Formats: sequence, C-alpha cells, structure tokens
Amino acid sequence: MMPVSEAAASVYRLDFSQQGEPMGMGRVVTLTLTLAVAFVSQAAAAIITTGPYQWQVAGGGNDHYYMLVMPDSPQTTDDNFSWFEARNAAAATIYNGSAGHLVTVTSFGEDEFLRTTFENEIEIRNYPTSTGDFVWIGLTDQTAEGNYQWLTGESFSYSNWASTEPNNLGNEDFVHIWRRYEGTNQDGWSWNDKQAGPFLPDSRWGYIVEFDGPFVAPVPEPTTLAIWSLLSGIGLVVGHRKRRRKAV
Ligand SMILES: [Ca+2]
Ligand SMILES: [Ca+2]
Ligand SMILES: [Ca+2]
Repeated sequence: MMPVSEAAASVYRLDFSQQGEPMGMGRVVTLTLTLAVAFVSQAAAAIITTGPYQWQVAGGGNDHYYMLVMPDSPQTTDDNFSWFEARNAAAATIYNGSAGHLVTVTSFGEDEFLRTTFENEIEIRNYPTSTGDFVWIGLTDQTAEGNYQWLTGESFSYSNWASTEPNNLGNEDFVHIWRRYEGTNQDGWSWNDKQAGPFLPDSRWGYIVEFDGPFVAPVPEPTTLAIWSLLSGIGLVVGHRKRRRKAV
C-alpha cells in the first residue's frame, strides 16, 4: 500500500489509543488525529471501521475486542489492503493499551460472533459479477503448503472453508472471509485461500483486527461535567462567604 494508506494505518493507531496510554501524547494526539483524518480523506479512499466490539465472557466469549476495517470505494489497487498490509496495520493498532493482531478464528463460537457482528457490513460475493467484499484473517500456509497456522501460534483445529476450498489455485497461501453466494457455491460466511494481493479495486479488501488484552482503563479527560463541578465548587465557596457576611 502507498504511503498515504500507511498514513491511514497510523491514524488508527492514534484513534484507538486513549489519552495517557502507550503513546501518551494527550490532546496533541487528538489534534494530530483530526488533521490527519482531513488529509487522508482528501488524498485516498477513506477507511471505514466497525467496532471494536467485545465478545463477552458472559456470552460464551473471551472478552477480546474485534474491529472490522474496510476501504471505502477503493479507486486503485493501493486502496485495498494486501494480507501483509492488513497484518502490519492490525499489529500497529492499539485499543485500551492492547496491541491488535489480524483476527484468529479458533472456534465456531468465535466465528459466529464475527458473523453476527460484522456480516451486515460485508457485501455479498455474488454471481455473475463476482464482486463483493473480502476480509483478511490471520491464517496462512506460507511456510509449508497445506499446513495452516494462525499468526498468534494458537493451534489450528477449527476451520470454515467454502466449498472446494482451500484449493491453492496458483499458489494461494493467505486466508480471507467472504459471504459467498455464487452459482453452485452458496456457502455464505466462509473462508477461502488466496494470494496476498493487493487486488483490483473492483472489490473491497479489508481485515478484522482482534485485541486480546490485557486492557487498561483510559485516563479520563477533563470533561464538561468536571468543569461544572469545579465551577459549582467555586460557587459554593462564594455562597458560603455571602451567607457568613449576612449572618454577621
Ligand atoms: Ca481469536
Ligand atoms: Ca497454499
Ligand atoms: Ca482458493
């Protein structure tokens, strides 16, 4: 991806770092973020983020957070994320003190959480145009053909391959989610192996980033409420003095 898109990736790093967290730049970060967003939106296709949303333990989850990142209306190949660009951008994204990684989908429950959370944001791959959205996940068999491994080192047991996939067609070593309703292939939410890209902008190529934690609570910024509390405190002091004078 071109430098402008790398700038977009850095915007996320700023955006999801709370004040007082690792970057520790406070309002300067906020201001820089605002300016950076304005610059990026003029220079390249915008990026759409959905989430982060938590898969809560109370709901059978792991308390991790997940965020979908998609290019909006890519105009050139460079607006789409390759698998490597997605991997790097995910790792550079920080949420509440936790660095992200390209999502690992290690159970049916996790896959279902992702599907129910994000599928409405992912365009169906249809027929006959074969367009639609593609979403990278952190799974690859680049090291040894057919030996799929998660980026995090988690064991590979659960899978959700589409019909006839993975087929390693032309040496495909990187995995994405799609919603496939294409001719006889009506798998819907499923996985496909693919080359790393980036691919033509006739489709959108994005990714899901997962934050495992541990999470730190963001340092609260001075809020309007805090300012009002301060002012009302001053008011009480003034009122107290007035009452004392009256009493005398
Ligand atoms: Ca995971
Ligand atoms: Ca392969
Ligand atoms: Ca394939």
